[in-house]
Amino acid sequence: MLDEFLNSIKSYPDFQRKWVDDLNQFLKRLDPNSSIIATHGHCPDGIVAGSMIRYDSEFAEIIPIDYWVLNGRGVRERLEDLHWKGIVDLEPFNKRPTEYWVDHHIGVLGKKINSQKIRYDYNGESGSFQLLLSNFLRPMPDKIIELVTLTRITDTASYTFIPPTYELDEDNEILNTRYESLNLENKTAIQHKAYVLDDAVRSISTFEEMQKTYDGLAKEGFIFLFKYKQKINQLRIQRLKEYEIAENLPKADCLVFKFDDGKLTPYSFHRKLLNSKCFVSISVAKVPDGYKLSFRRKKGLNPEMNKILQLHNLAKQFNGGGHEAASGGFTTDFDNFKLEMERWSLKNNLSIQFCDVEL
Ligand SMILES: [Mn+2]
Repeated sequence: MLDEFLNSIKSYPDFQRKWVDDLNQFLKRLDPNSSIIATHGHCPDGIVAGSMIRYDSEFAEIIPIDYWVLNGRGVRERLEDLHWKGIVDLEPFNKRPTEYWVDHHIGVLGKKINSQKIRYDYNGESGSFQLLLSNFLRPMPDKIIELVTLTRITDTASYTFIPPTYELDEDNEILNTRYESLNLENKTAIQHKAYVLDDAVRSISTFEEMQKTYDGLAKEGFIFLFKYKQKINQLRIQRLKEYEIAENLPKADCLVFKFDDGKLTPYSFHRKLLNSKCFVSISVAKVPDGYKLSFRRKKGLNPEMNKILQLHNLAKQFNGGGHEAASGGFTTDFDNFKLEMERWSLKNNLSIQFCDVEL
């Protein structure tokens, strides 16, 4: 099914090829008459949506889809033809009508939607929050509502402090506080939990682990994430080293940092830079066939500044899209990207710096 794509990514890192290979096997074995539901792949929002879908139905076939896969050679042509029951936190890539479609990405605005039921709010927080509000699934228990509440922080990056570097343990009092309402009070504690979700999701590598995470979260809620404790702690040790590097970078309105994909965790690096070095932080991850770009804007800027910094429009120039404050793209030509970025910053009267980062 995805054989053409698999052939085209021979030079990709092992874990990515394994991911596509497993997905391919899964699709080949899939009963076309089962309830097939797509959710966003490696992101907390998509994974929590997956656990909601699992809670709703033991038999649903949940397919995590990442955009680098969907946009891969020949993939869309294969996936759009499936009989999707639902699509969540993803663009409406289906050809046949779905039962429901749920999303919150502004980049989708204006795209053709072919679905019986729709829940779309481009100002809305997280896809799983939209899924909860939609009532398309059966009522969710508190343990899942808590996870949804966390995605309202992870997905909008509305943290007030940068990703932590402390070691995780099950006895941590803050992490044992339960949030059984959609109320975001006690902001500090809930953010600590949101960071565990964020870090756990970054620790999932295989397709099988992803499926087990849907099951585990549906059954146990937040505490299931402690299964990833060791990996989360490794990630946090690495984060501490990355913060030291970030400290030594120059200040500018816009900072662009380039690195070999997999050698750095862009998400916390962005946060560290936006915290003390720049208004816009752009990561350029070198992959075998080009560069993955992600654009992040600082929180709490004045409205005029936000108007200038419409990052989804910037991302659109580089085969991408997303949100105003956070979006992603791709380019095969770094020099052209650099030139375009210099042009953009000059036009908007912003200073820009490019850095190579190596750990
Ligand atoms: Mn989302």
